[in-house]
Amino acid sequence: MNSISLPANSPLLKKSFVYGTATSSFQIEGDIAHRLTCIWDKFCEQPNAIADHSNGDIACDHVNRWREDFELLLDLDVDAYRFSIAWPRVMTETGALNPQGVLFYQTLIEALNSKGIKPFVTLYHWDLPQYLEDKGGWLNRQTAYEFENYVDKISLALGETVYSYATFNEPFCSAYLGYEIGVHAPGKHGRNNGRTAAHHILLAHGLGMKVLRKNVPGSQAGIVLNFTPCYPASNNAEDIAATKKADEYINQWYMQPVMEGSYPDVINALPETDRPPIEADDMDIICQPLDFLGVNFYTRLHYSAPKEAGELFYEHEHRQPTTDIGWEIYPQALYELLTSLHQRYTLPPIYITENGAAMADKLENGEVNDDDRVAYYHQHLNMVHEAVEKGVKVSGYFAWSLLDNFEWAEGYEKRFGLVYVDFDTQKRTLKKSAKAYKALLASRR
Ligand code: IFM
Repeated sequence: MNSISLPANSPLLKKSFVYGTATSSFQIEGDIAHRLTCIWDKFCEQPNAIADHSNGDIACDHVNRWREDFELLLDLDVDAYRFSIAWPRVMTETGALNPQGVLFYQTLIEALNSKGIKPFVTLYHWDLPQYLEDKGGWLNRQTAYEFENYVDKISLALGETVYSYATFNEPFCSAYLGYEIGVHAPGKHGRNNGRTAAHHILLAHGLGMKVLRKNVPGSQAGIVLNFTPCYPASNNAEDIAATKKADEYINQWYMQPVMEGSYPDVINALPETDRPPIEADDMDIICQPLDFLGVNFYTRLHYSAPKEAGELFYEHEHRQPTTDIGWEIYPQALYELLTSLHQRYTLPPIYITENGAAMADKLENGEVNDDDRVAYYHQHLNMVHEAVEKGVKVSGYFAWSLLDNFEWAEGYEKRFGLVYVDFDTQKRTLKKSAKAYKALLASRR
């Protein structure tokens, strides 16, 4: 496919609909000499933790090459750029600001604002300072208060030069992948660990929101959640019931407390010893009014009744067709997700804060003809269009990602970028998808 197109009258073609690209600090920045060690530095040292045995030491060398990356944003002519602040770059171990680290982001934000590109900042995209992990990380309730202090200091430093602050990116991944099944940093295992970490992250979100309201009332404040819509593997009643539990465990566990101040039934039904450590007022703190909800969407999954005692559901392998990372391509699930969230909750405006595909890109004669990724973007943007037509309020869309980067446990082997990065030379090349995205943006009214 050569182009990304939308129906001529689509609200997604209005200039007011925000288009951007997204990245995160650990995945692109490198320059580890000027920041504290984080949990991903340590995790990468564990044998076989990362598919290609790589790490984030250099990544896209973005701290040194950010001006070149900024030029890419100008070339694409995006309205907004979503990036994350590395907590270990802007804070010291004593909980004070590190002025050199702050200056890096101040300079970037100033450059963005000078060209009318809205800075969308994520305050936590998984790179917890290691010294806090050494004190228990997200298993330690105190980490939520450390986050509150970090948000206080950094939001006072950056102020309302930031258009939009998101407290967290994908708490599910930090809690479940990092503390429950251990495939992400810090590599801890155990059901209760996952639940405890999730609760403390949600608490930190609520504390962070209160600080943002006080320090930067003119900036937008919200959270970014990832959703993997759950579908039953069959129409049989047990599979349908198990699928509901999977949805509560994976998706609503984060959405419901943030929006309504309560956990879903699947959590409340656990034996008391297996429930998260909820203290008085926690749920009220977690449930703060949001200016926006960030929705990250990539794929869906199928479920059936559990095969083993003690399990809540059985998760199936992804169906075909898949992207290069093995995730099913099923754009319809994005439409169904948005309309079902709209039906179930009283939502603030939504931004699709991440959507994109890892594809097996080849750089040939200076070009990357990623027609498969162009098709992915075309199909998914059209599903956002359909959802908006049904009344869902979506204010913008961010392609994941601006650059090929460090894809966590997959290392550098899975490429999500609109821009190809040669990790030997750091040369950047616009892929066909970047050109198609640019053309879509240029076609707006
Ligand atoms: O690369 C990640 C990103 O950091 C968080 N959301 C999913 C992306 C693709 O796995």
